[in-house]
Amino acid sequence: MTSPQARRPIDKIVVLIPTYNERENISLIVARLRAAVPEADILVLDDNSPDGTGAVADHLAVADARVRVLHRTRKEGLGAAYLAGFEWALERGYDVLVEMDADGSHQPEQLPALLRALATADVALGSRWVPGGSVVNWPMHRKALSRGGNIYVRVLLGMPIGDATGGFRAYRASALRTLDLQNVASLGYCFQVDLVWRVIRAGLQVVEVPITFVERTIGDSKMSQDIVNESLRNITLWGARYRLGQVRSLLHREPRWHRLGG
Ligand SMILES: Nc1nc2c(ncn2[C@@H]2O[C@H](COP(=O)(O)OP(=O)(O)O)[C@@H](O)[C@H]2O)c(=O)[nH]1
Ligand SMILES: [Mg+2]
Repeated sequence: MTSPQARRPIDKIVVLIPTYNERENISLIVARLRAAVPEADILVLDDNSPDGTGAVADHLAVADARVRVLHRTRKEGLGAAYLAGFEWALERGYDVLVEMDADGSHQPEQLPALLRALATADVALGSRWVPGGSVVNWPMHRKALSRGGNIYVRVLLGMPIGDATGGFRAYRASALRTLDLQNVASLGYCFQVDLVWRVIRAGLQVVEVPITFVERTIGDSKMSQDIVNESLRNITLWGARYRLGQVRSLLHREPRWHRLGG
């Protein structure tokens, strides 16, 4: 990682909000966000939600020029929706791209802290599993899944990150432009780990900012066994490749006694 240094001032911010069946939540979250960070634009990434979330978002966009909607044809997963949002925002010259859930779990009131952290970082991760971070109202099995998943990520990938699976983040556009986004294949929530892993390998500066994650009170979680399976499969594969690379470089290193001349 590079040493912390002052980055370019932030001019244009866009908050990307993926939605699938979040009709009631979307108006609430947009209102909170507009109050908490009035200078930010908002892009709703809707996967043609059967409950009509897209139409509700369209109404919000008519009422507020800072709100835009990207209508996608079908449910393709969180990662695919974010990749489309990144492309949209990078084409339009935003300086900072924020990821945030629609269901109120990520509190817009904590976004200013993430944005402040970008003064000395390329990426700010909202983090539940660092001192000061927490989760409210999650059942034991979700806590165990998140904590276990993060331990698995740390052991396999060796990343010094407390919460690599979270989805409340701020990226500098300059950082995203250095990543090979075309080759991101993770479709589900594994996308989040995929991106941190790319960010770390690119040597970008990452800061974790403690957040309080509050479980949704309206609507249903879209977490599924398929999503867990994709994460397990991908992280295991990346970890195996990474560890194999480490072993190879150890084996190919010239033995020390040779270099010393015997
Ligand atoms: N566009 C889109 N959004 C999704 C998809 N899956 C989940 N989301 C959104 O991603 C956010 C997090 O999903 P959620 O079900 O709350 O996950 P959880 O908090 O881990 O239980 C919410 O805003 C969802 O509406 C998807 O396939 N496409
Ligand atoms: Mg949620």
